[in-house]
Amino acid sequence: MSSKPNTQKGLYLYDYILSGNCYKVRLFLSFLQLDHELIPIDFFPGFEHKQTEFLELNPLGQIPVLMDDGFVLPDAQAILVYLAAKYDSTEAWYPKDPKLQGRITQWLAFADSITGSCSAARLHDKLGFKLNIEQARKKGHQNLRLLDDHLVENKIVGKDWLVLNRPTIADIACFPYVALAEEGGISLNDYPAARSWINRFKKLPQFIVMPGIPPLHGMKNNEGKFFNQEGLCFS
Ligand SMILES: N[C@@H](CCC(=O)N[C@@H](CS)C(=O)NCC(=O)O)C(=O)O
Repeated sequence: MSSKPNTQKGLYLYDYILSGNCYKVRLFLSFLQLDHELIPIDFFPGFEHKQTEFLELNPLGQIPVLMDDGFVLPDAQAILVYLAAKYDSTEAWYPKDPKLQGRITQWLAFADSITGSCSAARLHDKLGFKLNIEQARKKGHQNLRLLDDHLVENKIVGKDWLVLNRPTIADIACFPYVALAEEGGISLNDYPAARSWINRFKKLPQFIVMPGIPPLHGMKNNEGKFFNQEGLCFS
């Protein structure tokens, strides 16, 4: 690997810029304002994640992998839980409440289903991966329907996010491949609640972008409130 850390100290993320699973970790590191170093992995066309040196870190041959003072942890969802438990003293992102943790974990598992559908379709369209594209898009639409319906139901009871009226790691886990769905030929036209949720994300302090997930297009008024093209205010 190009830049393996030569010290055990510090926080490192084995990363690929176009990966939504890596991006969800980069995003959370930014929200938590944690100093870290990115170690770029040549996912494509190099397939560095399938080479011996990387397989020693994650035998599944998948990115992202986090290294924290020598503690190695693969899997984006596991990493979100770990970072929240270790570094979020406010407990805002992963509250210490059994029911809430159960709910959040439900969405963390669902995020892997989004990876298996929306992300798979994107890998097919963007990088030419061979897979059943119709099946990936169909499953992607099923996942988006479920997520959009859930956001609509939550809105009725005053919640703007998947679990609470503030974002948790459940939202971070699901966000990237929903926001990138159209890169896999999965239109977001039928999912207005998901589109609003994406816009809400883009207004969070310390939000960062990735290729395919641009900043919110809108205008701020004198009070710093956002307006979109329909003139709706997102405060
Ligand atoms: N459950 C894992 C899935 C990670 C994953 O699928 N990563 C992709 C890149 S975004 C990968 O490494 N794919 C290679 C493979 O599955 O062989 C996570 O959430 O981190």
